[in-house]
Amino acid sequence: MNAGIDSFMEGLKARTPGETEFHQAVLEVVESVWDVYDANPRYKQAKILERMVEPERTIMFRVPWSNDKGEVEINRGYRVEFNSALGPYKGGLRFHRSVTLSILKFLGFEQTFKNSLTTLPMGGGKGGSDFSAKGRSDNEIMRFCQSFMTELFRHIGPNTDVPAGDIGVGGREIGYLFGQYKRIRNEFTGVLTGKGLGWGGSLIRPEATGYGAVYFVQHMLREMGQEVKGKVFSVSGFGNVAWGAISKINELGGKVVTVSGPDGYIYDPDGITGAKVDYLLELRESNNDIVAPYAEEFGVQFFPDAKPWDAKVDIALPCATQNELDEEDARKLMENGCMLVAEVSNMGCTSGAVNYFVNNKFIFAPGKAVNAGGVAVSGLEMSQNSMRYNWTSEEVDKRLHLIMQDIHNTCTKHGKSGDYINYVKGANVGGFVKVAEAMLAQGLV
Ligand code: 2IT
Repeated sequence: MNAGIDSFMEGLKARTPGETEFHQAVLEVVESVWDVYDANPRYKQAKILERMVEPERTIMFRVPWSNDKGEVEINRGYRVEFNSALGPYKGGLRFHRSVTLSILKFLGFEQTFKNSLTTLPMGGGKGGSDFSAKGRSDNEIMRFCQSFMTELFRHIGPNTDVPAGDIGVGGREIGYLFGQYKRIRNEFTGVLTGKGLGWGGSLIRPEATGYGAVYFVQHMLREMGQEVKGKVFSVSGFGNVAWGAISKINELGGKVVTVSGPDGYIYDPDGITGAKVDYLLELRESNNDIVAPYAEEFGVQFFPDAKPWDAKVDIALPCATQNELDEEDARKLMENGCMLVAEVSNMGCTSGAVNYFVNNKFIFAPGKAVNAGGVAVSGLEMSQNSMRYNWTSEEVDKRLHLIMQDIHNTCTKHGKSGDYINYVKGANVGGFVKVAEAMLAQGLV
């Protein structure tokens, strides 16, 4: 390791004790951009990196609500407004019991570079709560969302901060949140993205993260003289992102043999197609957060408490959550002949796994490039809301395609050395430079 990076990280850790996920996300970026930073006295003098790791504003608040039994429950709400150099803060809300400030800071930090890569005018932010929908009724979810927005509304706005969904926040939650915002402000604006199609949402937004990821994988494969057709994929998770990716892989003639949940993974050698893909949506809507019922429904194998990285595949797509694929999994995948891993979840791979891939010159791309299609179509939803007009799905899909191609070009431009493309370096440097230049131009703010 490099002494400059060491001392930078020591300083960060002293100021943010215990925020391990945040430290992990920062270290990955700092290692990638250090040469660029070192070689650029303008950045160093303005302490650009030191400023970037400090959120512009962090809001934490109480969310009191009452459950169906009439009991009072209290959750914690957050919004981390990380960086507004390129546009209004933009990024999802995560509702999950595992949510902490460290998790939202890592996500908001990543989001800043991801949004920069999309080429659209969006800053970075993230928020959420330790509330979990598991076992909750629809009415409880609505009351929670209303209470959450009753505080959040004063901090956001279509030109200030535009939240969206993430884990645990889908169309239903966005509806309740939007309704409460509109009621308090008496304004119908594009303050949230991921809205319903009839009331300001964009076509292709639900599919965008998964579709965009597969478009990105297409470009990666093209570099290797390969295509999606005929390839076998493992996918983790079974939510909206996995669903979108699986739909697009099927359309392009690939085959997906796994999905997973916190309870284990299912292996379906015939491929997850047709009604089985729709069944994933049903599973998600049941609020149980388990994937085992798929195995019973379609008579396939279920591996309890295991991860899908044991399966022999050509391509692996982590689509669930952070740190779901570690160094041991990375080694197993490579030993089993896997040719490519693309992170669709945010920071889906541990640092050990990422280093293992890059050190072995294995083709690996990080979440902030691969999954940027989701927030990109959120950006297109903002554009449509501003115009008070809706594009067709062909129009949105075409723009999504172009954006993913652009991100791939940026990764190649900054990450190619010899015949290896280091997508981690490419994405981090590409995302960083644009934010750094904007911060410099805007002075000491
Ligand atoms: O991680 C992500 O990029 C998202 N959850 C989507 C954020 C957004 O604003 O659409």
